[in-house]
Amino acid sequence: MSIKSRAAVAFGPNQPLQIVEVDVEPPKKGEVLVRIVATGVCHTDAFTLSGDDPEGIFPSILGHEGGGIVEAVGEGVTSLAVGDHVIPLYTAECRECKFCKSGKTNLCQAVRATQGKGLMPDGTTRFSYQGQPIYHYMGTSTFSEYTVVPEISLAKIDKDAPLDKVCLLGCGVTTGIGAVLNTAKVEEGASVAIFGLGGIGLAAIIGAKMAKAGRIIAVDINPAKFDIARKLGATDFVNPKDHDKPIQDVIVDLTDGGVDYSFECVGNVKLMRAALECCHKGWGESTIIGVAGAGQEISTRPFQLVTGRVWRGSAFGGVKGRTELPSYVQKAQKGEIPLDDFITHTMPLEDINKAFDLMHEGKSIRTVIHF
Ligand code: NAD
Ligand code: DAO
Ligand code: ZN
Ligand code: ZN
Repeated sequence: MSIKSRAAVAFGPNQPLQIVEVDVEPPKKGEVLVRIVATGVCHTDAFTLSGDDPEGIFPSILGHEGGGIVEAVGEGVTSLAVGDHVIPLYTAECRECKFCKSGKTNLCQAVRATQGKGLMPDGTTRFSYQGQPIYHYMGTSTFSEYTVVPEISLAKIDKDAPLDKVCLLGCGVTTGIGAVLNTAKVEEGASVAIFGLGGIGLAAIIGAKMAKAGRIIAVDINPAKFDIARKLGATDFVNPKDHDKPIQDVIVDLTDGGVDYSFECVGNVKLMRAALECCHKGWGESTIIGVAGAGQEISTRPFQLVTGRVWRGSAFGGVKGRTELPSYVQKAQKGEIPLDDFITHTMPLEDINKAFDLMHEGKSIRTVIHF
């Protein structure tokens, strides 16, 4: 029997989300019904809603930064039980596919094909509204009171952890920290430049602090972000709008030839180039985290790479969710990841469109939605 669930539905690109009561079917084999307690709103939700996401499907239930409690399990589910606290994962971890077994990537492909089509692994959706299908999003759809998620896309976490805070570990905070520690592997004393001080960039600053980086240069066109960046550990602040010359030249001058590591946390292809080109000749490494619009391409002179700079990318901070996310939750519990600093706003699901407005206006880091 299906159940009713309040949900914020994206009926079409560039339209406000509509709060409606959707029908949610029970979990099938290998699936889990989760009651979402809280969810963050990430720039990627806004990106998909804008229509720029080539994988964006409508009508759908967005949201991928949630925390919840297992309400029911489908046939064959063994790793989770009713009452377990979980964080849904947009990057599954099956532990069996070629990718999981490689030891080289967190990009499990077990449910990738159907997830990209807004469907559960059996090729159908669990959501409907007035008899019409509503599609899943990133395998998580956390903007719904109840969602159905594959077992392999759920990290079981400590029941003592506050879901309305650790939900942020479902995307932004883990992505930023993981990109620094797992992808770039920043070393003690290294110089780091972080482009974009939203949830991702600020988390990258925390990662850089954890790695005991030396200089941490925070770059943003919104100077209102510099205070929080300083609090989290940034040592230098650069607003590209204050300079006439290219921002990569400003950073190269500041750092005697360039930084050891840079991170693009915006999704702007011109900034990705600047982030690469502000890296030190011979060894500087730049990690792309931001997601650019459909069809956009990056460019640089190949000589930048010939002369030793490295360009790489990171998804969910290279973190294997089921195995590694519980330890991020424990770090947050111990105060090593200051989640409170990210939560600038909280509001009920009914106000979720305000969370998007605040993000677009540059007034929020993260809004946490409660149900
Ligand atoms: P956000 O909108 O909260 O923050 C973006 C920040 O970039 C803002 O502070 C803004 O002022 C700044 N900015 C914009 N243009 C700039 C420019 N030209 N120069 C310097 N700063 C500029 O976004 P967020 O939630 O932190 O997400 C950042 C990016 O990361 C997005 O593209 C998102 O889709 C992507 N993302 C990637 C992953 C991944 O796994 N790779 C995960 C989550 C989010
Ligand atoms: O396995 O092909 C794949 C894609 C995995 C998804 C990686 C998504 C990372 C960037 C999207 C932003 C997440 C909020
Ligand atoms: Zn996200
Ligand atoms: Zn796998």
